This record gives sequence, structure tokens and C-alpha cells, in this order.
Amino acid sequence: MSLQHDNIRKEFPILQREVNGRPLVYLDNAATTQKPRAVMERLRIYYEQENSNIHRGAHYLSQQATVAYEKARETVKGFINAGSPQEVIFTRGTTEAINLVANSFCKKFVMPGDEVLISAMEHHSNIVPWQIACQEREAFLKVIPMNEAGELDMEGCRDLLNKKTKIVAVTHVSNALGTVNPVREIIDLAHEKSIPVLIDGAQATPHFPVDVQALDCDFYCFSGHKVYGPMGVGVLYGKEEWLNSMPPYQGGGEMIREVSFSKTTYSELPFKFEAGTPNVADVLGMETALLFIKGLGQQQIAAYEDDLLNYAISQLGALDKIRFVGTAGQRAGVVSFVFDDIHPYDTGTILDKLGIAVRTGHHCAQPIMDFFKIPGTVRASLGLYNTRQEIDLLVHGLARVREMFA
Ligand code: 7TS
Repeated sequence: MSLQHDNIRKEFPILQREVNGRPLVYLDNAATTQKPRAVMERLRIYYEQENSNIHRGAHYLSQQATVAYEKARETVKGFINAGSPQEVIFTRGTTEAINLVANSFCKKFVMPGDEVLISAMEHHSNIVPWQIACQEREAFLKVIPMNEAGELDMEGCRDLLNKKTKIVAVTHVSNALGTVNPVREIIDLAHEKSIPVLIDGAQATPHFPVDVQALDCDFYCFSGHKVYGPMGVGVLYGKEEWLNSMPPYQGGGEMIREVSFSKTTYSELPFKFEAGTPNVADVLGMETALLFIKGLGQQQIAAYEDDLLNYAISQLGALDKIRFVGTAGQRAGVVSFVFDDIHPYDTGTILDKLGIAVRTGHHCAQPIMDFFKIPGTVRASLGLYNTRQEIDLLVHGLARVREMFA
């Protein structure tokens, strides 16, 4: 593989630390990724040299910070191939991006009796905001079913799309199963009926390049902290015609043109959706992270991680009594499993003693666990810095778990 691991791992200081007396094996990248030096350095420089509020000051620092912030928007535009920077809204993360659309879009376009279509494998972030909006609008939440492999039922999807469907919201990659969904196909089906589609890209953007124009999605969301950037920042991409037709999500400074007590007019895009002082430092940190992964090569990262995931699946598959949860043909970044005789929590606790960080539980996707009739899974999720040696350590750790419970 073409990623230079010795060099790459040196860029992530936390990977050099020990946990419980062992070298850290970090396999919880779907929850959050570790940060390269360049990202932390960007935050330091911002606060040491550039800190200022943007879009308002006439002074030098404010102008410099404003230019840097708007340049970061251009970088994000390039990263996802948006049509224009106006289509890039900075948010707190994927969760806030989805809440923005669920709130604003539904207020305008969803009427009593209408339907919102999601899928059976959504993170709670792509369920609850739509549930709240549907309750408010007296609309119905419909769910695209999935099969035992954790693949969406495309016939079911086709059947559920109808005149009452006002928006479709599906995840690009499942955080609990690793399934890569055929989002382009879903978007085409929905567009045949003029229904817009939101894609939750939180687990896609870390693993492979995304082109929103090629997908032709109407909205796309992702989080900075899952693409090696800081926490507390993320992106909503939206097609200009939709964003222009939607009402503001929050009111406040930045998002207005003129305010009087009788009437307020709003700013143009993207500012209409960025009320208040934005998270400038972390936007710049996220920009650095995106440039970092572009610098390594997103295709190279995808190929490397694909190989590593297949290696993990084949090595783990040799363990006694292991059952994979999610065996879709197309997967990225995540391998989820259970031992039928050992609670995931116990497995996770023992791995932690060995310095191995995985996540156990329902992964904020309880309906998936209900579907498989399990309390949760053990999930190993990969990042660009993980290695085959770390997979071997995971497998050894799990063999220890089996011995202890024998
Ligand atoms: N959508 C998906 C598919 C996710 O995996 C997550 C977070 C979110 C939305 C929410 O992202 P946030 O950055 O706004 O919190 N997923 C996980 C996870 O798998 N473990 O911890 C968080």
C-alpha cells in the first residue's frame, strides 16, 4: 500500500502514548478520529496570531480572520465539489446540519399527512430530528427496510417513494454496520419524483472522496472531528435553490441584513444559516485536516483502508463463536461483531485493559440492534493510520477474551 505509515503515525502525537501500560491501539475512529500535528498547530496559530471576530471589524485582525474563514469555505467547496461556496454552511457538526434541514425544510415544505423517508440503518442523529419535525408538522416518518446482511431493500425504497414523500434522508455509510449505501441510485429514484435527498456523510467523508455534484444530492452533511479535524465543527452542503427557499434555522447576528422591531430581512447565503459568532478556529482546523487528507490522497486512503478492512474481516473470522453484524457487499471503515456467549461490554473492557480502544454498545443506532435482536456489538473502526499489526493485536486481545470466558 502506498501510505507511508511510519511517517503518517508520527504526525499523530496521541498514537505514541500508552494506555494501561500498553501502546495505544486506537480503533474507535467512527466515534472520532485523532488529530494530526498540523491541525493542532493551526488552532494554536489562530489563537496566538489571528484571533478576532469575523465579518464585522474594520480592523486588520478581523479582516485577516474573515479572509481565512472564507478561504476555508472555498476549501470545503473543493473537498466535496460543491457548485459554489454559498452552498457550504458551517455548523457544529453532522447533528446540527441535519437538525437545520429537518427544522427549516420541514417548516416550509412538509404539510399534515406528508411523509419523510429515512432508512432502517440511521444513526439517531438522522432519526430524531425528522421525528420531531414530523410530530410538529403532523407528518409521517417512513423507513426503508434492510436485509440480514445490513443492505437496504431497494425495491422497498422504490415502493415507499410516493406523492406524499417530501424528503429522503439516508446515511452514506452506516456507523454500526459499515454498509456503503447505493446513494446515487436512491437519489435517482427520488429525483424521478422530484423529491430532494439529504445524505448523512459523517462516516463516508473520512474514508473516500465524495462529489456532491456527481451524486446530485440536495443536501450533504459531515463532521470535522471524524475527518481528522477538531470537534464542534461540521458542514451542511445544500443546493442553492433549496437553501434559498428555506427559512432561517436560528436568528441572531450575522444572518440579518436589516433589523427593526417591526421587521427583519435576512442575509444572503451562506450567512442566512450562520447565526452568531461562528467557530472560526475550528473551521480553520477542519480546513487543515481536509488539506491533510487530500495531501495523502483520498483514493490512496480508500484503497489502503479497504485492504485493511478485508484483512480485519478475514483475521477476525477465524475466531471461535464470532458473528459479524453487517455483512454487506460494500463496506467501509467499520467491522461490527458479537460473541454469542460474551456480552460486548465485557469484551470491550478486557480489550481496554490491553490498550485497545473499540466501541461497544448500540452506537447510537438502537433500531439496528433491535433489528438484529442484540443489545449491542463490538465495533472496530479504522482510520488511515491503523496498521495490520494493530489488527493482529486486536485479534490476540479477542483470543484472550475467549480464553477468559472459556
Ligand atoms: N451520522 C452518523 C452516520 C454518525 O456516525 C454520527 C456519529 C453522526 C451522524 C453524528 O455526528 P456528530 O459529529 O454530529 O456527533 N457517530 C458516532 C459513532 O458512531 N460513535 O460515536 C459517534
